[in-house]
Amino acid sequence: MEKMLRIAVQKSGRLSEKSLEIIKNCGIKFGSDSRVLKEQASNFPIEFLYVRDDDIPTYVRDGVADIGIVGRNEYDEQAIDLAIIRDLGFAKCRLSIAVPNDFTYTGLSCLQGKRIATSYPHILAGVLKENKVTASFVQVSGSVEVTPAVGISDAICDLVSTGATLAMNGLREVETIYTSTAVMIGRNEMGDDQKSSILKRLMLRIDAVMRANN
Ligand code: PRT
Ligand code: ZN
Repeated sequence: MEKMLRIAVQKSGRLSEKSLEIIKNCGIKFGSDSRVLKEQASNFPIEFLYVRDDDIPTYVRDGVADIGIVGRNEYDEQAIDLAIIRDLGFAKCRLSIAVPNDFTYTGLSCLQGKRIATSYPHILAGVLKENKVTASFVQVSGSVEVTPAVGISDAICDLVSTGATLAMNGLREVETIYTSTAVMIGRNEMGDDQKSSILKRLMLRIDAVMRANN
């Protein structure tokens, strides 16, 4: 029996729809019920695992899944040694520093000694270190934009796409420190010839779909 390549995809969120769309456009048939967390395609040796995006890098590292689709931001934040197989180009966003409208911002150095709320402490720490700025981090896993208003941070570092969330919370974007798109990740060595060849076949199709979209 032919082996299956297992792909981890975000169950529900900003990456889900486009991740599945790319694979559907490859002519691969699947998708019965959104409550099913693991399913096989009917016409290609691939199996889907629907999980939270945060868990995808670890699952791929541990071999629970063979490949996965995540935001580059998530991949870099977790700093797990995996390979980026493709930049898929969607879910474009930026990681930015934002401050309350009445904060006089003169550059990264004015964040010295300040409290910055973020869900991306690893990426932010790298940028601050490069710029020789020391700040304290307030680590939150969501609703980062509310933290200055409730007095627990002086500035934030969060993902932005349209900027509407910042504006609605009285914040102003002052620095873009990182840009992200969805990427397909895998282990540096697949460690299985059959799975490697399925991945090759899948990537031929995905590349054709991406060429057709451009
Ligand atoms: O439940 P699960 O853990 O799977 O999902 P999640 O809530 O962690 O992630 P989700 O679905 O919100 O985002 C998944 C990925 O989409 C992120 O890791 C990014 O790579 C990408 N992405 C693209 C974004 C955005 N755009 C985005 N705008 N992720 C989050 N946002 C948030 C941002 O945090 C902020 O709160 O949207 C708000 C800002 O949006 P604008 O348009 O008002 O600027
Ligand atoms: Zn998440």
